[in-house]
Amino acid sequence: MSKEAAFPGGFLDEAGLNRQHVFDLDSLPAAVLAALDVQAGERQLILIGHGGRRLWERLQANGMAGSDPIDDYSTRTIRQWFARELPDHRFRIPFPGARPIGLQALGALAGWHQPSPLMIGVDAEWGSWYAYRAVVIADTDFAPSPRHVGYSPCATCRPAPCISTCPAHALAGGQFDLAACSHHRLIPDSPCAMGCLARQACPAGSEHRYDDAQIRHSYGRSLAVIRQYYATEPRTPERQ
Ligand code: B12
Repeated sequence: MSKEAAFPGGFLDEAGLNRQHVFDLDSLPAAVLAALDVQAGERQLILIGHGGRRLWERLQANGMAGSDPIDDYSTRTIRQWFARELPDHRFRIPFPGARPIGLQALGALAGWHQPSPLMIGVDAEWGSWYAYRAVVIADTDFAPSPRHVGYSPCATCRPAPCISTCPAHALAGGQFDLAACSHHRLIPDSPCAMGCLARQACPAGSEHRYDDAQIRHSYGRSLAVIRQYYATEPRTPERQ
């Protein structure tokens, strides 16, 4: 493969894995490489994300399966993509996986991540309605993707409806208060348990807002993590 080979992203786009960025491994900062355990012959990192609703639509059409249906679908789709488009190439998928990888840091290098009061990255096109689905390390030799030139929609958003909408006032102090957010999500009949009112108030990319079932699915998962955290740690949500 030469550097001129076009990146065959159409299959991924169609599957809802519609954000892709190719990095040469030797262009990445040492701190990022340290988490990747790069092996001889590996040349590139392909960051794969989803933006908007298509991933969930395709997942529904394929059937939800496994303990983490979105991760399972993403991994399965990437394996199919390599088999179909890049059969002569070696690859591995460190994320989803056991070892932590700083996905927002990679997103910042790709130009996808703009910081927001919510701590979820936003960008002008997708708003906060995107996430990182896979990190692939491969022996490919595509032209590296140019850094996406984005801007922060938060910079000019005044008054910021996310800050005033949050019933837990978790965004009010100029720094996201995860403890206040978590506490409010855990109270009985919390309006924040299965979705984030502040995120839904954000005007950026609102046409890409996930459908209600996807929001319930994802927030149900993070709520379970928060429940588990406070069930096993000797602390209260107010003081961590
Ligand atoms: C741990 C974690 C959580 C913890 C937060 C604990 C914490 N203090 O970070 C919990 C379980 C609460 C959580 C929840 C959610 N998370 Co989360 N989470 C992660 C995870 C696995 C690691 C983040 C981390 O600690 N990195 C280590 C530090 C050293 O890395 P860092 O880049 O320097 O730190 C960044 C993050 O920590 C972030 N951050 C700090 N505090 C908080 C708090 C929250 C709530 C979030 C979301 C991020 C965040 O900001 C830092 C600077 O960019 C990442 C995936 C990853 N591997 O990166 C996803 C990630 C940050 N989460 C994500 C999402 C979408 C969510 C949820 C909205 C999911 C959902 N639908 O419920 C919720 C947020 C709702 C809420 N308020 O509870 C996305 C954000 C996508 C984006 N557009 O940026 C990520 C990148 C996962 C992904 N696959 O895309 N999350």
